[in-house]
Amino acid sequence: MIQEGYKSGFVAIIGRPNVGKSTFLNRVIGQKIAIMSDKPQTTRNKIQGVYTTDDAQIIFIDTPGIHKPKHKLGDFMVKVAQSALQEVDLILFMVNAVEGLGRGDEFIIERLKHVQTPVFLVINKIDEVHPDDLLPLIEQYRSLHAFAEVIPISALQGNNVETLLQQIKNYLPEGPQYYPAHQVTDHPERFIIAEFIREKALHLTREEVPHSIAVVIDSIERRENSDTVYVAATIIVERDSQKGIIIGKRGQMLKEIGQRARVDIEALLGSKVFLELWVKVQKDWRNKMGQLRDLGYRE
Ligand code: GDP
Ligand code: MG
Ligand code: K
Repeated sequence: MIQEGYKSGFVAIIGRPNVGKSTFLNRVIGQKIAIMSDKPQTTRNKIQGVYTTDDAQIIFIDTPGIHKPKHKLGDFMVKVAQSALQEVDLILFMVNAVEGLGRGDEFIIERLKHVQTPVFLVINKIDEVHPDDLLPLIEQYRSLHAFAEVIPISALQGNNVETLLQQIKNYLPEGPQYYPAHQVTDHPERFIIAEFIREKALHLTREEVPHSIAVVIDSIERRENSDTVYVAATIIVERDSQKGIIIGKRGQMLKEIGQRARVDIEALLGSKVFLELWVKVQKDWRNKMGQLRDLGYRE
């Protein structure tokens, strides 16, 4: 769906184990759950759930590697997670109001120093503390990082969760509804993959090609005895001249678009990806609603 003023974006939820991340997601998404990914922990951006309303879509993402590493590989994962945090629109750093600031929290805050993404401090489990104890805790956290917002909630009882969602929306950019509102698909990543490719195409051609390009995912398949995911996609443009720009001299541009998109898709899916890209001219594709539906958009 493309709609004037619609907001959408990616929100990473981070925090120590047991602070209430899952409880929060279950409350927010509940019946509306569109995606429950069970990808392995190596996945950089694990999509946990998509919250869709009439005016916004929030895609919640888990970044598994952000915690204190137990070994060398963990060290690498921390770096990967850090770059993932750089790419999201907003970070929710959830902490436990009952336990207060701990070493695990400090470790995460240290990592946050290296990202520019705005961070909300979400203080969970306020149903278990006296309000008087909340203020000193907020001050303590605030002295360690410039949080964009500080929002105390109870994920369990629901206190202030609406406020938090509203604040998240305020921080999201305008964008498409990546996922259908009520649909569980076998390949929920489809729309994001298309968006990755579109983004690279627009970026690499330095917007010589206007935003009228679209990307259709033709297939996503994992062949037997292979750990590679095969993705075939078509970039649709409106004019022959645009097709020329996208393909580039001796195909160099298309190759570059593919290579960069593949890196993102591999991170999203947590597996090796073989990406096959095609370019097609289709005049006035935007007026063809049937085609828009194929693209995953809804009128
Ligand atoms: P996660 O590891 O961060 O995903 O944490 P969970 O969502 O699994 O929650 C850990 C525990 O904290 C569970 O027993 C939850 O019921 C409890 N919990 C989560 N949120 C709250 C809350 O707002 N208040 C209280 N009292 N308990 C909570
Ligand atoms: Mg959990
Ligand atoms: K998607």
